[in-house]
Amino acid sequence: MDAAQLKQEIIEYSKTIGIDKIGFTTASTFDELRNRLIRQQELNYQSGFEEKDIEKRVNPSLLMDTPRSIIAVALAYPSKMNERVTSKKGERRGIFCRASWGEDYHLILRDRLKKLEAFILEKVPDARCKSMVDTGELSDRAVAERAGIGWSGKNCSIITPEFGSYVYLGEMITSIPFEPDQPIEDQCGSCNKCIEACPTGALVQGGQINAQKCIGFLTQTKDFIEEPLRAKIGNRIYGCDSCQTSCPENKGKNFHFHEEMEPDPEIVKPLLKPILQLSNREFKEKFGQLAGSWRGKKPIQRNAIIALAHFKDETAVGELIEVMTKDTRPVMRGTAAWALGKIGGETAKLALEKALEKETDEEVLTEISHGLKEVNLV
Ligand code: B12
Ligand code: SF4
Ligand code: SF4
Repeated sequence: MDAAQLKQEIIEYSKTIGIDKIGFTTASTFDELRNRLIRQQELNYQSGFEEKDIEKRVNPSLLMDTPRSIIAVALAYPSKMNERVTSKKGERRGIFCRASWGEDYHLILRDRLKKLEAFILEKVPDARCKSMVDTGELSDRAVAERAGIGWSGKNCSIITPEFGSYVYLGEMITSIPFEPDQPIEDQCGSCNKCIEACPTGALVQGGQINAQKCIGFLTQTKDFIEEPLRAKIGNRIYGCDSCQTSCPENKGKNFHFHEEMEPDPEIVKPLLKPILQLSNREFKEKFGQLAGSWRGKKPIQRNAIIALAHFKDETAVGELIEVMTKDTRPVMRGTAAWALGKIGGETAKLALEKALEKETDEEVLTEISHGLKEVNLV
């Protein structure tokens, strides 16, 4: 079978297995990306979650012997929930970003790519295929851009004309020389809405991010978050969507093609206070299926504390005092002390004063002192 016919068959088959967009590109090196990655590294603008070996990121022949093409796939995810939470007045909730709604997308895309791989191997038994989603060496966005899935927006996201930027990306390197597709022209024009909407100024210019300042990154860290950035996090428990919700290209884009991606509002918009008390088992049971649980319980609990401070939730003072005085993790104790300072009140003040006498960890002591200064201001 010739590659042109197989390409057509793959496109047709992809539609039947829940792949929403597919594109083809060569397996040549990503030279522009190489320079960009070096620059990002020099500026310390990377998150640290990226593959460290830049050459592996830009040269597919280091990942497979004589690769001839890359197939890029995109799956659209919902931007609005079909169901709403039933909240009582005064109950405060956090929010997981849209890319963490429903079942972990890595599993969903891997399933689709596995099916695609089986289809190709049935047609060409000696073909070689290597698939990856997010955690692979390649830049999923650079591959998608070159394969014509979408353009690379000023918010850094790949924006498809059909589904906006609410798409997950994955790819398969193959030994088959498919005809490449053409990239899509950049359609951002003079728009700057995403840059203006970014709460932390992480988008330093169109298409360039300082990941260290991105809330998407901060919510995934495990340590103390720098004080001035905490207030910007608001009630985000995992990830951030501001540079996507502000994008006009996403207006009206809300696709519910994949049942597995349907969010349970009680899980992705969870009550904050119960998060503070979760055991490891309870955390796994409630949040374990989400992509946003990959860093474990600690960042989610820390972010829940930050969110309670954001709401100045006086009903949480008791729980926060528990955390400040009993939690074994300094990050939790210190962040709780900071939150008590933000919320204020006599009970918070007394608890902070007591904690100042008993606490021994230096960082936590600093947070308690700051908390006390704040509480006197509230
Ligand atoms: C590390 C990482 C992060 C980091 C850093 C993000 C970043 N922008 O670099 C953090 C934790 C902050 C993050 C956040 C998010 N992420 Co993320 N992340 C990744 C990961 C693992 C690597 C990204 C990377 O290498 N970045 C380095 C930069 C330099 O390269 P790049 O963005 O990949 O490639 C582009 C640039 O290099 C640019 N470029 C190259 N040369 C030049 C030259 C010039 C002059 C310019 C202007 C641009 C430019 O073009 C490339 C193509 O667009 C990828 C998965 C993967 N393996 O690729 C997911 C991935 C990018 N993330 C994804 C998502 C969904 C998100 C969030 C929306 C999640 C959320 N809601 O919080 C946010 C969005 C933040 C943002 N505005 O980018 C999706 C993006 C889907 C899409 N439609 O684009 C990916 C592809 C995962 C997936 N498989 O679906 N992420
Ligand atoms: S995800 Fe949020 S913090 Fe990160 S660049 Fe986009 S708007 Fe800024
Ligand atoms: S908000 Fe405007 S500039 Fe930013 S990605 Fe969307 S279209 Fe491009």
